[in-house]
Amino acid sequence: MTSATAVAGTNIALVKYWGKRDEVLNLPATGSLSLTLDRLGTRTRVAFDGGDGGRDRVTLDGAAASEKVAARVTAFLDRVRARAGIAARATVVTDNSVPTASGLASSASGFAALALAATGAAGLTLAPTELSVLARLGSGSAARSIFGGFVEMSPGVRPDGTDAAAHPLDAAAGWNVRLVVAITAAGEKALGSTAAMRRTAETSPYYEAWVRSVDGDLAAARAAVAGRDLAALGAVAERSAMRMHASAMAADPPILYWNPATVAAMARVGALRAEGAAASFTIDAGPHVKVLCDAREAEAVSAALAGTPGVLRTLIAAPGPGARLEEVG
Ligand code: 2P0
Repeated sequence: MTSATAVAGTNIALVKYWGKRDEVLNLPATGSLSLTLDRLGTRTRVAFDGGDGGRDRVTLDGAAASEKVAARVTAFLDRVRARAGIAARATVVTDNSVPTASGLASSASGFAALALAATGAAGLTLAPTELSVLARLGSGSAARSIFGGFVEMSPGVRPDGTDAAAHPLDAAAGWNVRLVVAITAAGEKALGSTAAMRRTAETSPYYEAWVRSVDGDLAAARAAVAGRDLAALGAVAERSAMRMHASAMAADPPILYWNPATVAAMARVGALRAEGAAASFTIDAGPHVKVLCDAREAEAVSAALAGTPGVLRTLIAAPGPGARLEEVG
């Protein structure tokens, strides 16, 4: 029996990914730019041990995974099995330090860890770019979690998706930023990203404008990262998030991920900035607010958000490393 365990950190996009050019190959319509985090992530062990009665056995956070999650994992493992020329079903044990399906991007660290553990267990050694392409087939945002720190995802141009991969922005290595997460609700989000992106692309009159806006934001974000200009990067992050959410809100039926605490936290960040803090928010497909700031200001930003009505708790994350193997057995 061959097994492998891998760990990956989640990532938060500062220039958002929202929409696909190909749903089957999971190809994004645009590029995106993100920060991989140190303390929110996934640890996954894969063993090609025959699984359970001809099926993959998938355990998520200590319990049997739902049919939906198990089917998504099996579809992903089928790609790895085909590539490695093996047929054995697997046992997959995965633990998140991120609340699953809460808008805290557990699919990003989840499929990055699964890609590395499954290929390791299957005896495949993939270059990081190939691993990023593979992780993307599981979840678009997972392609970015293969790498640490600031990362850019390229949408690629090839129909087969072999050039739709992420790469690290090494110029930013060691930049001492933090991401403060304000958790504003418990439980799972109402509508998953994949379905929400599809509805936005099919019905929102603002979707095309959103897609057209991304390249400009990417160029501005890339320059801000290279120049370590936190105010400039924060300005891009806020407008990218607002444009993404505006396109989703204009879908039919509308998609609104925010709650009153989301809006209160956004206003609090604006007030902090007016007081001189280099703090800017971003919001994903959920109600939580993530605030990019300087490491020296993180405690004060966290305290301000924790005192905002409706915010349940906050946590501070730092830039983290890319996905890594812990053991191959
Ligand atoms: C992002 N999000 O760039 C954007 C912003 C959420 C909001 O990537 O369908 O779970 O699996 O490729 O990666 C969440 O979408 O979607 C996401 P799929 P994924 O982080």
